[in-house]
Order: sequence, then C-alpha cells, then structure tokens
Amino acid sequence: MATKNQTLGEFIIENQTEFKYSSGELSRLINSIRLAAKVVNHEVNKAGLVDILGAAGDTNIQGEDQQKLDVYANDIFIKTLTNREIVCGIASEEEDDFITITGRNKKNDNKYVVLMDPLDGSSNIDVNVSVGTIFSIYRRVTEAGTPVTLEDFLQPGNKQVAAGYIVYGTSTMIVYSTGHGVNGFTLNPAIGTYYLSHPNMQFPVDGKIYSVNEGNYVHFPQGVKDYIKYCQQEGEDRPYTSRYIGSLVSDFHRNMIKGGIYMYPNTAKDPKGKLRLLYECNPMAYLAEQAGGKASDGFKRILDITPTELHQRVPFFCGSKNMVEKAEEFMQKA
Ligand code: AHM
Ligand code: MG
Repeated sequence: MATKNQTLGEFIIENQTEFKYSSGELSRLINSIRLAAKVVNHEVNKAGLVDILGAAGDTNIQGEDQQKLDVYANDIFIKTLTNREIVCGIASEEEDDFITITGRNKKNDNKYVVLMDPLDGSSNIDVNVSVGTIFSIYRRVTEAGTPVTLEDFLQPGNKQVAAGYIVYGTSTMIVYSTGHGVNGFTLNPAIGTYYLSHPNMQFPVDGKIYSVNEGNYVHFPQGVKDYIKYCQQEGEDRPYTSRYIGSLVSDFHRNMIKGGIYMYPNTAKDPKGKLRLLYECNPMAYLAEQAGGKASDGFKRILDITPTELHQRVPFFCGSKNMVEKAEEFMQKA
C-alpha cells in the first residue's frame, strides 16, 4: 500500500512481495538506481557553476579531468549497478555496445538487464532547464550461468519488469513502476531522502496540452500536420496549449500530471524518428500504460514492437489515452 510521506526505502521494503519475482533482487536493483540518482543529482545541481569549477574537458584543482555530465551520469549508473551483483548486463544510449557483467564470482548468475538513457535532454543543461534519467529493466532470457547476449536486450517492451525515470527539475523526483501502477518520490536534498509525494499517478484520460517540436512541421507526415491543426482549431476544449521543453522526461512528467500528448514523429531528416525505442520509448510507454495512458508509433502499440537493434529509433506518440487515439486516427486517415 502506498502511504504519503513514506520514504522510498520504506516503500520498497513494504511492496517487495508485490513484485512478480519477489526474491528481493529487483528491490535491491531499484535501490541502486535510487543511490546513483542522488550522486548524479548532486553533480547536475552544480552544472551552473561550471565557469567557476571548470568546464568539461578541463582539469580540476585536484588534477582530475572534468567529464561532460552525460558521460559522468553514464559512469555513475554503470559503476553503481555493476558493483551490486544484481545485473548481468547493461545497455546505454551512451555506449555503442552492451556491457556484460559476469559478477565477482564470474558465474554470470545475476538475473536482470538494465537499459538506460543516463542523461536525457542534456542539451538543456547549459541553460538550467530540467533533464532526466530513464531506465528499463528486464529479466534475462538466455540461460543463467552464461554471459548475456544481444537477445537479452532485444526484448519487446511488454516484457519489462520495471521502468522509471528521474527528473532533475525544480525538485528531483524518481518515478517508477514495477507493474503495479506508477508512484513518484521527491528528494529532500537536505537529508538525501526520497518521500512518496505522488502515489498512484494517473494520466488524465483527456488533456489540453500538446508537446512537439513544431519547428519540424514542414517535415512531418501529413497525419501529424492534420492532428496539429486539429489541436489549434476552435472546439469544445480547443485550441489546446502548446508546451515543449525538449526534455522527454520533463514533457512526459508534466503531461502525466496535467493531461497531454508528447509527439516525436518521423521527419524527412529522421525517417525513423529521433527517439530510441529501448532507452527512451519503451520505458516511457510502460509508465504511460501503467498510469492509464497510451503509447504508439502512430499506428501500433510501442510495447509490442520486437526490436532488431540496440539503438533502434521509432516515431513516438505518448500520453493521455484519448489524445493518442485521436492522433492515431489522423495518422491512419492520412
Ligand atoms: P537526447 O537523448 O540526445 O538528449 O535526445 C532526446 C531528446 C528528448 O529528451 C527530447 O524530447 C528531444 O530529444 C528533443 O529533440 P529536438 O531538439 O529535436 O526537439
Ligand atoms: Mg536521450
């Protein structure tokens, strides 16, 4: 049961038995993500001091090289997850290939693979706008005791056992699901503790916000152009409001709270879309569905796509159920 003001630690312990596989490992895995997120949060918060502390590529006062924040976040998540003997493999938007983790005993007996975008929307950092981390967790499908293979990572999103994001915003929040709804926890930075602030998050069935990079309008498929026009026309609840941060996590988070649709369609420049199926779209689609929303490539459910490559891209329409269905209707008509 989710009780407000519960800490994330308490929540994880209390809800452990609800997890599909309740050996405690998934709980420990979420715990390591919680820890890594605190470390990354600390560094993200210092980003504005870069001119004072030294920019990426510089050497700091201790003689250490300063890393770009997305590389830093990638390293922290990988180190934290590797050291805790829970995952057998990691795939990251920042890495060309997946990483095999054999475990200290070299037995390859850990069960989970993690796929992540360690710092999404990182072009927003220089201008002090929210960024996020996105993660997706699967059980391995190849036999335990052997090193992971590509097959363990190329599972359709409907096989995820958990997914979530961290939003480094005006407050830092971790929002995740293990298949029993979506809960959001806000970090109290003074004491380093996350509190359950948003129990059982639900996408409003309808909304009034559309989030899309309209600068790409002329390159959009006709169905998307038609849907955008529909959003702008006078109607019962229309025109809708346009809001686009350019940080998927933040746009999604706002839309889940207020009701809205996020779109990153295919364009002439990016014929398959821009966002990555495994690191961005699948985890967000899982959360959307867990919160009563919907996620589609314009024609079919994101979570049913069988991936063929690690860095695969896909058009993405995600948010309030009625809005995504309306966008699909326009796509199909065109
Ligand atoms: P990134 O993984 O390189 O940060 O790109 C993903 C980001 C999303 O967070 C965001 O919604 C989108 O790219 C913005 O792209 P654009 O600037 O083309 O609108
Ligand atoms: Mg990204």
